[in-house]
Amino acid sequence: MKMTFRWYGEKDSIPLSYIRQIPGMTGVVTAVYDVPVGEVWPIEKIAHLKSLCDAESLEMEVIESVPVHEDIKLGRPSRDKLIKNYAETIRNLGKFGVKCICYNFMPVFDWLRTNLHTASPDGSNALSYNHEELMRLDPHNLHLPGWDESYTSDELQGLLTAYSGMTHEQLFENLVYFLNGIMPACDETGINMAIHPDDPPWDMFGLPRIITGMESYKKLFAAVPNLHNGITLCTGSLGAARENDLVEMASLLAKRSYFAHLRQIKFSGEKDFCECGHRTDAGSLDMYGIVKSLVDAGFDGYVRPDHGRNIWGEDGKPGYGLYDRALGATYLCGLFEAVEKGVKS
Ligand code: DNO
Repeated sequence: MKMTFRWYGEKDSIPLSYIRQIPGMTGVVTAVYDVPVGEVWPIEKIAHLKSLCDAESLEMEVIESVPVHEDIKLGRPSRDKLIKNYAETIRNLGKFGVKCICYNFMPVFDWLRTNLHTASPDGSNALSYNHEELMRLDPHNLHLPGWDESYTSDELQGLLTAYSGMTHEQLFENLVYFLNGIMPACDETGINMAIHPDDPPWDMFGLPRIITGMESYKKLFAAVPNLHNGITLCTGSLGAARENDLVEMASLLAKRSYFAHLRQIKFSGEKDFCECGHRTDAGSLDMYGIVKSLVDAGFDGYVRPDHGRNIWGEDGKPGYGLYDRALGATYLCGLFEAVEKGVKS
């Protein structure tokens, strides 16, 4: 296991020199943020990012994310050119020692929350999701916390129209088409693709979501057996669906999980939850059980603490402040050390 920390590049308020001081940290998970989705990431930009990491003795082996253009998800004719570009980006990243790329295949929206600052009695605050509140929102006039509001309302409108009527099956076929198009670049470079689950793992505003639980993964591996087709095990995303037993899934998916986001959530309703500290006793997911399953099943991927709370007066990027994620990282390192030593003894 290699412990990593997400870093939003030079615009991140957290300097690499601080990340380096977190015990157990081997590297950062980052991305090139200023190239439009669909274009090839130029060598110079990747080289620059890598040099910043090198200067702080941090590895840059995981990229999160190389975003997938909506035309690929929609299966539009332009997808072939866009898939070629994506493969070129993979090859470019391979030249700088990147081993794993995290991406998602959620139509239009990435992760969704309804509140970014839900107060906890201890004075900290964190992100939360209330299903009824979300259902009341108008997707055509959305100002939601969290997701990248890079679309104009006309673009958003156009996308929602383009997706109308798209079935889960069609979206899945478009994912398979995409993966088959990029697997040769993964074979050449040795890079593993790690699809992030849908967050939360159910359909949103009539848009299909297809990476939601164990059945999705069985289908995905059957359709694209190449071992470079792997996953990001995000416990907080998958864990929001009560039918997902994360301790069992961690065990079944360990070998194909090249990256793990180990995040805690606490249920506040059937489909409602608040994010919280990483410890098992802070929330609804058995973090010890998840780590034990991973280790016992031979997990050998990258891990990062996921969304943290705002604590100690910090007002960080939602989910991505320094302090609580650093606490999460040391807690997770402790769990891994204890479980790994237990296994060996
Ligand atoms: C949220 C993140 C996601 C993730 C993407 C991967 O905090 O986990 O935005 O980066 O879905 O493509």
